Amino acid sequence: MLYTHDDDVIVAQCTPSGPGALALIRISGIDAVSVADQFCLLASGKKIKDCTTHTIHFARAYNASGDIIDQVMVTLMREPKTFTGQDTVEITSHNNQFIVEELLERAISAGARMAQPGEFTRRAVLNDKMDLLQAEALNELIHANTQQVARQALCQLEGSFSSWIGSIEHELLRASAFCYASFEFIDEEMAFDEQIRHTLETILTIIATIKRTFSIQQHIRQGVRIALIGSVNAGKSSLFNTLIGAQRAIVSPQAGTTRDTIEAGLYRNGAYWTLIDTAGLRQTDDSIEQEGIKRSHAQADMADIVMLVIDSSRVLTPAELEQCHILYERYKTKALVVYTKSDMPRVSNAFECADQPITLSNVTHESLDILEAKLSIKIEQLLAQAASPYLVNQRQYHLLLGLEQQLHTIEQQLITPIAYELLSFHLTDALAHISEITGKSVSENTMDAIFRQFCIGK
Ligand SMILES: Nc1nc2c(ncn2[C@@H]2O[C@H](COP(=O)(O)OP(=O)(O)OP(=O)(O)O)[C@@H](O)[C@H]2O)c(=O)[nH]1
Ligand SMILES: [Mg+2]
Repeated sequence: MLYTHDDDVIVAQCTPSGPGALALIRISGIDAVSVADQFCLLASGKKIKDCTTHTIHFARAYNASGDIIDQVMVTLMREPKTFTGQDTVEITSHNNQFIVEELLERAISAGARMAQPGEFTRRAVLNDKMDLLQAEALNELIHANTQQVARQALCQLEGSFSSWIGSIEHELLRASAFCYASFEFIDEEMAFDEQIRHTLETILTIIATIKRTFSIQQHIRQGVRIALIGSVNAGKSSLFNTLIGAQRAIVSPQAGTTRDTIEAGLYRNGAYWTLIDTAGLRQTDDSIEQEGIKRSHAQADMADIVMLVIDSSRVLTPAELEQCHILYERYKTKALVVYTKSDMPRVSNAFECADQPITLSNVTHESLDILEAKLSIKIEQLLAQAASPYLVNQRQYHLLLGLEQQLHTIEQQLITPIAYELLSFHLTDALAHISEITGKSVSENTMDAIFRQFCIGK
């Protein structure tokens, strides 16, 4: 087991390490206050233990030799109104690595131990400050890559998913209670039958939406993947560099410059884009270039959006033209056609497609804003497709699938005359699934696995 004892006083830096204005060190546990009192002297001369709860005090922290470590602010929060539900002292110091390390050392020699990843949040769950779904939402919130995920994670932290699960639990408990009652009062079965059927339908519809959007949502959480693909010298690497605003990829008039795929992430309009520059496509005997081209195709297959990049200043060869048609057909739903080199005289080009292509220049940056706007619209459409009432992780998803299966079994039991005993048995199983989702009855190992993904100090 990862964690030892929940009465231990634990300490960790909650703010990121590295230089900065301030650092926050949290000490939590039954004896947290006496730990802090051993090395923090309040300017007022009072002991922290004698202060009123939820108050802030100016203090000096001292090392073992009695030298001052730093001027700090001490926040005292007595249980139960704290993040962990236990006595907590938070020390705000200047954010210098040596100061922070010395403060942590002092807390440890005063009886605390270093917190494990996610241990403060785990205590919050154990002390009923939040359920497991909210704890997971908190981790999502910290790591959210897009505004949409951050917003949804915050809703879940506020309890949106928990209250939905809670209402399912309530309905199933009611049904379960009815089953027990029916052993004695069998007459009301008709109304009961309809009620539970209706509840099941509602739950199953939401689970179906979650199932439909789960993989795309998981995928989009890592950032929307945009692959630039096209013939050699089309201007892919130049466009890649223009979009990220840095000279990341090598650009040259030599055909076949890019071999490896190159990725870069950028934030635009609240979304996280992962741009992928790829090797130009052409017939070649060079085995390294062939490997690069294989990778270009693989990236295009995996991408959410494929930017088909075409040089507007050069007449395409028949082979290139055919390739454009093949690529456009293949990635039609996710393709965006971009003509480059609009600053040069345009040649008549025989590649026609249903969509209006964007013609831009990597030199003058003409129409770059139009490309970005079009990408944003495409991404918004993608995000709308992936919209699901809840943000669900792998653990919750698999438990929801188990719940769905149980609900289908329950549905099959709803034929008259209802076999109440059997129905009651399946309802208990469904309720067990729900308890696992919320963390009410989750194994220590599962808890360890969940909180291991958290950062230290959270
Ligand atoms: N005038 C002009 N030249 C451009 C533009 N975009 C790219 N170029 C030039 O076209 C040549 C090829 O550009 P790259 O960006 O390396 O093309 P690529 O598609 O990455 O080529 P490969 O990596 O070989 O597949 C370079 O000499 C660029 O400077 C543009 O918009 N206008
Ligand atoms: Mg290139």
